[in-house]
Amino acid sequence: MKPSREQYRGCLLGLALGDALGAPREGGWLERRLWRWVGTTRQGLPRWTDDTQMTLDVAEVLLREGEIHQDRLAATFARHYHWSRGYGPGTARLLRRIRRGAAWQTARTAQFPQGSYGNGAAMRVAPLALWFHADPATLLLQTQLAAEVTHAHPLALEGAEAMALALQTALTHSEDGPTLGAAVWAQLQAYCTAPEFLSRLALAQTWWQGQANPPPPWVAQHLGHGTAAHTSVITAIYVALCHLEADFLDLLAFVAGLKGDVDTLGAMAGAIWGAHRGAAGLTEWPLERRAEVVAIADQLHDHAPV
Ligand code: R7I
Ligand code: MG
Ligand code: MG
Ligand code: MG
Repeated sequence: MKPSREQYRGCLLGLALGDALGAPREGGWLERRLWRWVGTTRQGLPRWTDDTQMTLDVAEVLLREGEIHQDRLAATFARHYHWSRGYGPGTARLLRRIRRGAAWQTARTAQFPQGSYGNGAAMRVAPLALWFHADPATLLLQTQLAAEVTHAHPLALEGAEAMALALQTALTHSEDGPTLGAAVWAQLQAYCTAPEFLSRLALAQTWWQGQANPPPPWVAQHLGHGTAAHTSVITAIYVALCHLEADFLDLLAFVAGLKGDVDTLGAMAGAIWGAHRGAAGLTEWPLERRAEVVAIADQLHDHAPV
């Protein structure tokens, strides 16, 4: 079934709000002080970070090309890069290199020889799931193409693929939370191959099935709360699945309690939450350029193939 317009809006708004509202809760005192300075717009609205910016970049390329065109994607990332949005250090350096004329194929391994295993590829897959929701095989291929422009490491690719599948399932299964959760776990168990993902998947699924509901610090310690794909993607999926029937505020509070990479955990969990629940529970929150995010969601909805 084609996901509703409300689900498209919910997915992108959940992502942007999880990012913008999570960012001020992140890091030590120095980061928090810096974010107090750059984290709100002149109108006093919460400002999003690289997570949302790169998501909108992926959407821009899909709307223009109909599929991932890697050179265009690299150029779009580089054009919209700004230091104040808190990009990961490897990605920041890579995008500055591309701006100076380097090819993404060589620049992406300058910082990390095998390519980055950061969660920067997973955090931006939502538009791909919205665009290719009807065709999981194409979704996975396009996810790889979009990821490898900046993240060549197999763990980063697997994290992006896992997020894409979780989002696709949340968009297309209209069942209740428990049924949707079971479908997501089954799909990830069948798809993931790296031990870094499989061990965390097994633990998260056990907690979820037994309704163990461990507190955020325990979840952070055992599933991870870092900026690596394998220490954040399963965590975010688990948190989203535990909060499908809860208020968005409860999800945000749980994510803040994880500490660590709060903006990205919030962005990934928020995207899944919104893909399932729609935008209705997200209207009260202030956000930078909210109307623009909604307009992009609507364009993805109106022009997605099938
Ligand atoms: O993946 P990336 O774009 O980062 C996204 C994160 C999100 O939390 C954003 O909100 C933003 O804050 O940053 O950026 P990268 O710098 O490529 O990867 C993120 C981190 O993963 C790096 O800073 C490293 O700590 C780690 N990392 C690696 N460490 C060692 N060896 C990634 N790849 C490697 C590696 O190969
Ligand atoms: Mg960020
Ligand atoms: Mg960060
Ligand atoms: Mg982050």
